[in-house]
Amino acid sequence: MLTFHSESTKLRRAKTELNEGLLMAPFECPERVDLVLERIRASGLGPVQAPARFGLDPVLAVHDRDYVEFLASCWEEWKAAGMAGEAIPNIWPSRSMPGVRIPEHIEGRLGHYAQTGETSICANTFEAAEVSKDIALSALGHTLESGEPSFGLCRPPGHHASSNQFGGYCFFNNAAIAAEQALRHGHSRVAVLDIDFHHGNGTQEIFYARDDVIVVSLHGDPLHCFPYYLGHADETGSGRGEGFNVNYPMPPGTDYARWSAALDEGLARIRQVGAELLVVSLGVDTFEHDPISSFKLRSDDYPDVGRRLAALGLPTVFLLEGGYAVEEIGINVVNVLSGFDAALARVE
Ligand code: Q9C
Ligand code: ZN
Repeated sequence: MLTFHSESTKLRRAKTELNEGLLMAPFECPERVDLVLERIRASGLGPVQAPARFGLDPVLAVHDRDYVEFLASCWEEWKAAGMAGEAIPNIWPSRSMPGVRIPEHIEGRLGHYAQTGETSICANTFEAAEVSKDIALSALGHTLESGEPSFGLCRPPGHHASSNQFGGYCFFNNAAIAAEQALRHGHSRVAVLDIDFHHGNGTQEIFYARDDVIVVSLHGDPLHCFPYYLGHADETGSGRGEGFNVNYPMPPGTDYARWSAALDEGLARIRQVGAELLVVSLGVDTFEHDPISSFKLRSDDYPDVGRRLAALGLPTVFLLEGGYAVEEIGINVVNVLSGFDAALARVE
């Protein structure tokens, strides 16, 4: 499988994440990319290629222009306002009396465009997000041209980013950008399958009222797990999108037997609606030793995930989402990808 990677994803190097009441070193760190890349090279998964550049038009196809402009200037504005640390939101609009005007001061604007408080904006966050979506679009381009699978080693991740808010370590929604681009390339229906531990709330929001992108997400039950407010099974889409958003919330402690049964159901639904291309939001924070998650998948389970995905028989683009701070992130990611490749080889 061809991998797309750029050292520029490591341009974002935040110092702080607000977690458990402390400002700590971020879980979503540049070293994640090195660990995955090392394993790709060591395992002989396939060649690694640099991404092409696509500009902001594909981003503006899923994100609001004012949100993108905010991300582009946030860090400079924050510094210009004399702030000492990284840009961390600390105020949100009231639910009962929502204001209608976007503030001018960067502190107010930051709250407006943030959905969560753990993710600091620092130098080069925008640049890294740009490269991350370029990696996603390059992977998509390769798969569209060749029919062959590809892997985008995206960082920062994307699936929590909605049309107009960042959060959960995500700024541009790489999977949504790729799915939208596949439609513009001529596909009539695309599937986004999100197997990160956390619910893909941003992806859900972006496509919620649409039937040209089916979004299927397996994740920790939002009653107990981040991002808490979305991801319930009764969120099934709206209007013509009814039935095209499928959530499988599962309790903390979920093991591979239960998880893979949900996966099979999700894959059956994707098959049933006639999707022509599969975008996989590939988080491996479902791993039993992930430091911020609570599923119990083991390294040996991941090749079977790849096999099950390959059985769909669709052109497939894998994009990295979560998976944290453990040596096994590389092993687990490559296990999914090589399991997929091995299953394809058997069919051919
Ligand atoms: N106590 C992704 O995996 N904090 N984002 C969770 C748990 C935020 C995860 C705190 C987790 C964001 C892409
Ligand atoms: Zn996650």
